[in-house]
Amino acid sequence: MRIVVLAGGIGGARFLRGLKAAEPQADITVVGNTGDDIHLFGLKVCPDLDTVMYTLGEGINEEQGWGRRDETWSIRAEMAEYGVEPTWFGLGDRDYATHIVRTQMMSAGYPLSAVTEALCARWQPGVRLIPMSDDRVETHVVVDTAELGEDAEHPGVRRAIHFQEYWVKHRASVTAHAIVPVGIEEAKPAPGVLAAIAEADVILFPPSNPVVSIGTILGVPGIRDALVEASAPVVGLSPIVGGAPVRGMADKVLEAVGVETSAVAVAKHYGPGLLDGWLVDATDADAVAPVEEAGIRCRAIPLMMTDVEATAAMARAALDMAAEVR
Ligand code: GDP
Ligand code: FO1
Ligand code: CA
Repeated sequence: MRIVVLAGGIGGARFLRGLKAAEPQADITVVGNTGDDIHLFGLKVCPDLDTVMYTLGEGINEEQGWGRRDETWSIRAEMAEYGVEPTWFGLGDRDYATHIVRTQMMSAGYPLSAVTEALCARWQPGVRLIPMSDDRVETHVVVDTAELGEDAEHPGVRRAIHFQEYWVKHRASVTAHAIVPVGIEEAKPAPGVLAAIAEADVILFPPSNPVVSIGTILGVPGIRDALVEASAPVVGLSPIVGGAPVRGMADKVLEAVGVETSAVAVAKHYGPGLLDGWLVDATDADAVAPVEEAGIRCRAIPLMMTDVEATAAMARAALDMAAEVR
């Protein structure tokens, strides 16, 4: 079975661990979000690709959900001694090696997709991990400068900050007026993305952030159309449980795009043209009827990825639903 999964970071990676356990023989292609990418200290950092690669390669820091296990922080401390900014983004020593190899290969002319494949040769994630695009796309967030503590004498002035500055430095505590994936209009799907979608038997949206993970991937010209035209059913799992994200601040970016933080609203936001099936948490059983009325098959099952077995059960339910709607 050929399965394509569009993935962000932690939600996508944890779901993939369950999917691999549920279907060990499946041929899984992961289209990874690169809108979170950031250039720091001359290095290209790809948080979501690395989270998937480290999680499936047994190298992740499990408690944190991102970065390397058994990490040390000497470089960070030395950079701080030099007074180099930013200090709010934590790159560990082991993690630095990944960014150095990536940046070196890209400087030598390799596209990100080829570099990702090379990095995965070490980690053996057991899936084919492809970035959504080889072209640079970096999500920015439009905020009020007054809320950043800047320009207090000019109320109403806005500027765009990098998504990581919004998410990690400010913890999404400043109002997001717009989410702007800079560079997306000119971005092309990476080699293999459209073919994988066209040839898939099943396409899954894991419980990843609907705006800055899945939403960004869908924004790459050609990807949404390929999903709509694919013969495979598209089934998603809600990252919103009981009207709130299970982890993180997805409610803040949903609000920025005018979507209510609920399992029903997220399904409708993707739309029946795209989604054939949608799984909501058992506690959100009242979401089933409105989602089905919108033309999307829906079921309520436990959606908490507490361990691999619970996550594998979610993956099986998604594949069962795909078989029903096909
Ligand atoms: P990120 O890039 O690291 O933010 O990760 P993703 O975009 O892949 O996933 C983030 C989303 O995963 C958040 O909106 C969470 O609500 C969701 N999430 C995390 N853990 C769980 C879980 O156990 N169950 C469900 N249903 N969603 C989860
Ligand atoms: N998240 C944090 O909350 N703080 C950090 O210092 C941080 C560093 C970091 C370094 C490498 C990496 O791959 C991920 C990192 N993350 C960090 C996670 C991450 O950037 C965000 O959670 C996601 O991009 C949002 O999806
Ligand atoms: Ca992310």
